[in-house]
Amino acid sequence: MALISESRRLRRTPFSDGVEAAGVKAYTVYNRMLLPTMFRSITEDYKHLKQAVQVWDVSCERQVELRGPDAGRLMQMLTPRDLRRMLPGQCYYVPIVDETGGMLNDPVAVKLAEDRWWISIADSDLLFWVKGVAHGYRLDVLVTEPDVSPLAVQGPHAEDLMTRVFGSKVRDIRFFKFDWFNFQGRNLVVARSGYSKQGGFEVYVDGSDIAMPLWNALMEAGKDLDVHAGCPNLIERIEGGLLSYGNDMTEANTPHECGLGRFCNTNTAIGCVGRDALLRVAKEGPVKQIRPVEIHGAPVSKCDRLWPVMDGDQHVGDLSSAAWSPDFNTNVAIGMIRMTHWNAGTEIDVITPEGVRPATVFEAFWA
Ligand code: THG
Repeated sequence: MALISESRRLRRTPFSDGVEAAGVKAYTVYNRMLLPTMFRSITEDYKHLKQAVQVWDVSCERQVELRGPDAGRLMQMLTPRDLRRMLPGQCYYVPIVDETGGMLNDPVAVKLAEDRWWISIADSDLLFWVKGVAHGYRLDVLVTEPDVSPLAVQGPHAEDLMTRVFGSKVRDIRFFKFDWFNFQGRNLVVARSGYSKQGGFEVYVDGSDIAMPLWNALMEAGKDLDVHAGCPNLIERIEGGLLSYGNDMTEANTPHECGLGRFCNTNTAIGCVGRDALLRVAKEGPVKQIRPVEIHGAPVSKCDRLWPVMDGDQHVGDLSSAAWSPDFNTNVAIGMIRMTHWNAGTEIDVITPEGVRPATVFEAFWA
């Protein structure tokens, strides 16, 4: 592919100078912002992520801030996950659905206070939908995109590195919880979360001016831990079954089709705008669903479009993400597979750009 031209519409991040100094080799565009996808190679990045610690510029996970007396009510209107027992200090992975039950985003909701939330969004213009709902229902809430840029620290040595910069209290943060930590006089949200299965943290860097100071502090403190700039890794996230909005699912899919039924409590999520639609589809059950798929044979090429899944001349699904896994010595993939073929062990054929490949529906994601 040719290069992509830079302009005001394609936003740099407060860490871009550090990312470039670290030798970023490829970017994607996410929420109209740069997101690194490769530093050394996808495979080298993968191996390093699993054995050391990386610092990721995930600024593109923009925040939609809800502030005001109706913030909690608005948040519940957006998602079928029941938020009534959620406390400040907690993060929830929440499907966001429209009035048809279609997935608009799959963000992490961060409850800062009863009247203040961040929605840490995947790649879709959720701000417009949230502003529309708030305005349409005349809610007493401000909806903005603040100058907050997440920085993820991921990998087996993430806790050691974070302790050196933020103190040993980071060890007490439990999964999908957060606490407030001082960095150069600023109070920052630090959560135990992140888009990998290797463990780690996300710092919600509030104020672009402290972004490079924090980046540099982490790089300096982690020298002997072999810290390196990294990014969400294609192979690792497929192994772990972490879904990519816009790739693995879109507005055309319900949370149940995405395998996100465990994050829906549609019966009790009173106020969710997609509730009636979802109650209907949940009763019937989905007729297609996300599945892990193993593609046999040599490493596959990049998956930049849907790859049809066939049983003879019958189209029974599509793969949306695929990569060669060095650790499992096979191609790992994510697909949306019709009910007739979604049982583990089902043999299927995948039409890749390089030809038809035998594949098997897998029992569970690899990691
Ligand atoms: N962190 C933050 N914001 C984000 C992402 C993130 N915004 C964009 C994107 N990632 C949103 N999508 C996901 C997908 C999966 C997870 C988080 C965000 C995730 N899932 C875990 C899992 O499936 O194993 C745990 C979910 C749970 O048990 O609650 O972490 O990564 N800030």
